[in-house]
Amino acid sequence: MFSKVLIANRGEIAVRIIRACEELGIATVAVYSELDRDAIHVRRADEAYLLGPGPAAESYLVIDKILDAIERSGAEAVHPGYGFLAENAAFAAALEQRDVVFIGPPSSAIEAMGSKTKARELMAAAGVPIVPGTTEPVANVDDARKLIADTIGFPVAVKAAGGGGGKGFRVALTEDELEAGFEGASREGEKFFSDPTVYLERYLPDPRHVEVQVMADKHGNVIHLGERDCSIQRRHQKLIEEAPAPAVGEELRARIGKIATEAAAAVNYAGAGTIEGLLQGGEYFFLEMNTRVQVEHCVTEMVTGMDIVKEGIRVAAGEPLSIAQEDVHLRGHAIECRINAEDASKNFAPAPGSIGAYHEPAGPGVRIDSGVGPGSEISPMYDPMVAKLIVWDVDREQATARMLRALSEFEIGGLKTLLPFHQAILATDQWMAAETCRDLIENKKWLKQLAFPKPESPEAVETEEAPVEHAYTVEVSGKRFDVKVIGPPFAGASAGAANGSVPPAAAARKPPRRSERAAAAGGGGGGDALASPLQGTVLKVAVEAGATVEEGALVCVIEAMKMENEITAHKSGTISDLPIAVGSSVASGDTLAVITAAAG
Ligand code: MV4
Repeated sequence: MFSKVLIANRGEIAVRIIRACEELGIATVAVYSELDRDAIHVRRADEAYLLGPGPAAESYLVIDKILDAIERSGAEAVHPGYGFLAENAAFAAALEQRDVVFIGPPSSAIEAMGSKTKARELMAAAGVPIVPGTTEPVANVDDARKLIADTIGFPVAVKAAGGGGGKGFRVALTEDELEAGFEGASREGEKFFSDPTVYLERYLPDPRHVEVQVMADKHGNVIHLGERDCSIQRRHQKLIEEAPAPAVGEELRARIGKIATEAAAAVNYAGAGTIEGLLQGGEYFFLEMNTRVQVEHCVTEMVTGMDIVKEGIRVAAGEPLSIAQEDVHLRGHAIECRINAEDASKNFAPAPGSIGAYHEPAGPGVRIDSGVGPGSEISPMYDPMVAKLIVWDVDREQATARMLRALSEFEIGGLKTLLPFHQAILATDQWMAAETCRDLIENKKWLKQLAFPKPESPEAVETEEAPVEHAYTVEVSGKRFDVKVIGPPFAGASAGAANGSVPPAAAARKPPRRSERAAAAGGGGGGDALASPLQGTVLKVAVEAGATVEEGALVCVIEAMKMENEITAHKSGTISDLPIAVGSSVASGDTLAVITAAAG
């Protein structure tokens, strides 16, 4: 077994991996960007290295900086978590070259599954059912038209070959929509993956997203741990996941489990992986393989009892799988809600900011995986997930009741989160009937009931005594050390105490954000100005000055971190000022438009 592992990630998954290492008796090395100096994963690890200087947003992606931290720390293995470098074949290969173990599959498996056309070709050859369509890239719209006429027929899904997770995915219901769909998918493929190649699939009208967890060792053993249903998504971001899938019985489970283990074996897989697929009327089709541990792995852990992260580390160290397929038994039902800093009533707009009061639910069958606490900052630079709330109970109905109870216990102050969204969805008849709830998630009227009340006045925020013991962080040549100073508080530390239970060290650095947040929320006085919730570049302006808009109507699209964020009108009225244009750079809090209420 390894004695030291470097975790090339941040947030809840870094904490999750550190916990697994601690249980295995492995020392941990964290890496961090300047934005994450005080993050929990950094405090929690045995050692930590700054990945700076440089743009904080990209720090975790820069291979050279990670390699440098590996060398300095003497780590024998690297866990990539999910996102960032997890599915980067070049990174895995760079580690292989240096005899540092990549905790995940061989780089060849990452590469094979990274190209979605190559993956489809490989899977078809291995006898795995794929969504009917092309395995070769389609060169242009004319070729697409011919192929569709000859084989697939409308409706079609046009997908980027470099894509995955819904990026570069367009639907053409009829021939009229083909050209726009083809070009849209190609453009997005180019932008995100530097690859404009697209392929075609038959578009399935109302499938369920069902994925199978697989686990493989380096001795040729592959098992599956059953499936998860992740059909509740918004803009291809999963919001709720559950295991087992309500639409999958024992017979189908065995069938899709076999498909999944055969898919993994076909690329000589090792470690934890997921076969994503679509289930439509009893038919199952391979979509893509995620060659990493996923956000939603926890629901599978709850129903199987296997610690997927620990098992992944063990097999990376060369140990055989700890159990065989016949030892996998599913018990009860687990549900995960992703608690994002987003406002569901405003088209799921990102709502970054700093967390005030913070209290996690507890009690039987409740698990929280999070990388934040009171005073933590949810940065617009990173994923807006605050925490994952996972519950287990003996069946789906009781797990739902338990989740509703846990959601109501969860207190996250100072931020708008998806807590009310989850409470509302889980209380519907659609959820109870195990429907995909697509009609609700796309329904502006239904989402509007989830609007947040206007923010309370700053005076209402409770105050707390500052402790006399202070923890500080110092960096010596980029290596992080924690020091404790005991004595009278420094001037300025008390300002932080008034902000909630913020540690003085963090509070002293904190810029005065409250007024900025109040403006962004449109609360307080007047509120005609629509403030940008994030920093980015204006990609599209959907309104003109002088036009009247309905609350919730699209105002503009802002690109930040390569993500397109739709910004919608916070109220109905007339656009009396529009200080933006395509290409404008905007900072968080900047006015995007001024909307004055229509007279009368
Ligand atoms: C599809 C599809 C229908 N037909 N492919 C791809 C990425 C994943 N996030 C969802 N994806 C879909 N691929 C074909 N050929 C429909 C979806 C889809 C979806 C599927 C199941 C449950 C919810 C969904 C929400 C949006 C899109």
